[in-house]
Amino acid sequence: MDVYGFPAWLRVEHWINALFITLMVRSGIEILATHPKLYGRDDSRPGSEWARFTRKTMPKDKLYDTLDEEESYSPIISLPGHRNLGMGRHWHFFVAIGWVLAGVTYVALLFATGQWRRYIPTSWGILPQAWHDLLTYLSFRLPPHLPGEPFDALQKLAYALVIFVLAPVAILSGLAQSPAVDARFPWFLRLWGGRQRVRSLHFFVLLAFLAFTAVHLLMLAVWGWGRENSLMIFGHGDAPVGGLWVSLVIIAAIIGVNIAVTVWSLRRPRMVQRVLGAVVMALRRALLRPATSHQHYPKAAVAAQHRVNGKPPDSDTYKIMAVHDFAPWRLTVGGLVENPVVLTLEDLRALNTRQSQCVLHHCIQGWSSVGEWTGLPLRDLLDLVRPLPEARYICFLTMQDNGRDEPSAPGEGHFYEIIDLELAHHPQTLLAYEMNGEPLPIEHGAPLRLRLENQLGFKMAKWIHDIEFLSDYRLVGDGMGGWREDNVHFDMEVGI
Ligand SMILES: Nc1nc2c(c(=O)[nH]1)N[C@H]1C(S)=C(S)[C@@H](COP(=O)(O)O)O[C@H]1N2
Ligand SMILES: [Mo]
Repeated sequence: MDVYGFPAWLRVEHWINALFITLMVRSGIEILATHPKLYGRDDSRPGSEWARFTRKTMPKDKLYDTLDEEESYSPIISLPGHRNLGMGRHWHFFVAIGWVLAGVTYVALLFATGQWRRYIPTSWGILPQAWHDLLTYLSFRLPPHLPGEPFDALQKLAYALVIFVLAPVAILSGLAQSPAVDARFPWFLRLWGGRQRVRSLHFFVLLAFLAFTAVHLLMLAVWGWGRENSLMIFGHGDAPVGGLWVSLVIIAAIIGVNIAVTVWSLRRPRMVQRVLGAVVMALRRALLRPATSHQHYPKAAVAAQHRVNGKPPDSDTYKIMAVHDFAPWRLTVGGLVENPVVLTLEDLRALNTRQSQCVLHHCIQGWSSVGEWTGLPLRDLLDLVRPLPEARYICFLTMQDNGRDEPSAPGEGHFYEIIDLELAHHPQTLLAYEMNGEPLPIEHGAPLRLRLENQLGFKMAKWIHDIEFLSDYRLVGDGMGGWREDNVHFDMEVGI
């Protein structure tokens, strides 16, 4: 029996963690692919990126939107690859839940069993020792192990950093990208220097995990792959041959799981969306929905060039309305309401409540922007039309026909999005007809668009012409809760 013996729970956790990290890294890269640029400032101004992972260049003289900037990466590096942001997110958040639960259990057990002493140094003397170890490695020799421990000072320090610094930073920098968290606790986002800085930091976390894993594997090879794996598989170092073979089987299993979930996601995306979505959405609803937005960004923060997602309607009817400043436009509000109405833009402006909000916009792709939106709080429209007791959802139908207006993007039919009535009552849920003090520009949704400040941008339908109150969202389209949910497998509840 080896004095180094790792307890069984620690060994199991180690291998589960290895699997989870591969899935987190690959799904994270899928999310990055949808907007493969990193910024320092929250307006994500085109051209201001400090890093880009794409060769695409955007036209200067033509309206393009952020869908045109998406990249399609190979499944070898991203889960599932081939431009599947919706699927990447399902896996990233589903695995994140498992990873956090496993991580919390692991740390709790470390402290409960005294195993923490393996990883947390108890004397500053470790620093000069670790420096000395580094120099030893750099001269291609192996430093001594710490007395009675399975690793040297440098390794101990590296593990402590990964467990107690890198992992918490990964989780917190992920949370800081949630529109719900940032809308409710703007100070938390400021702590990280802003939405784009924390996104960049989250990317460095990815690099750090990759670097750690590479060095970790190299160290195993240098110190003796079989013996080291024997320690982590059997709890002792006495079976290097077994350690070698079983480690290869485990690695094959990890690769196998990665291949299986990739194929599953590419072949049966709707099923993955339903299965993983059920877990992730329930948790999001419970944890993030209570976060109500009360954002008041200073006017100075407003982006000079607010980014655009989605191409404006290209129909003659829309163009004629636009030429006439949307005087011919009508908003129909109906369905399960006591008082259905048809309103003109003038009617909307004449309704006595007018609200402005200067807020941070989070696109699901990862870019952000700041704008000031003015319009009618949705709850005031509710007061006017009086939803019937059986009304539970609101569907926003738009004039954008995606087959015609966004031919390069997947999916057909008119863009629509559905929210529940609870969200409609949030104080900053707004039907906006102005942006930055001007009538809403065409590319931002003229004449009317939705603003939901604790959700991701795709829920905020632009170019609205019809609002319907429903008992069940599954009656519309493919029944997933919106055009993006139906066509690109996004989740309906997107507080993160
Ligand atoms: N009709 C319609 N509304 C839409 C979209 C779209 O493609 N079509 N894109 C959504 C997405 S993904 C985002 S991020 C926001 C972007 O709003 P902006 O273009 O005003 O920045 O609009 C949302 N509303
Ligand atoms: Mo978006």
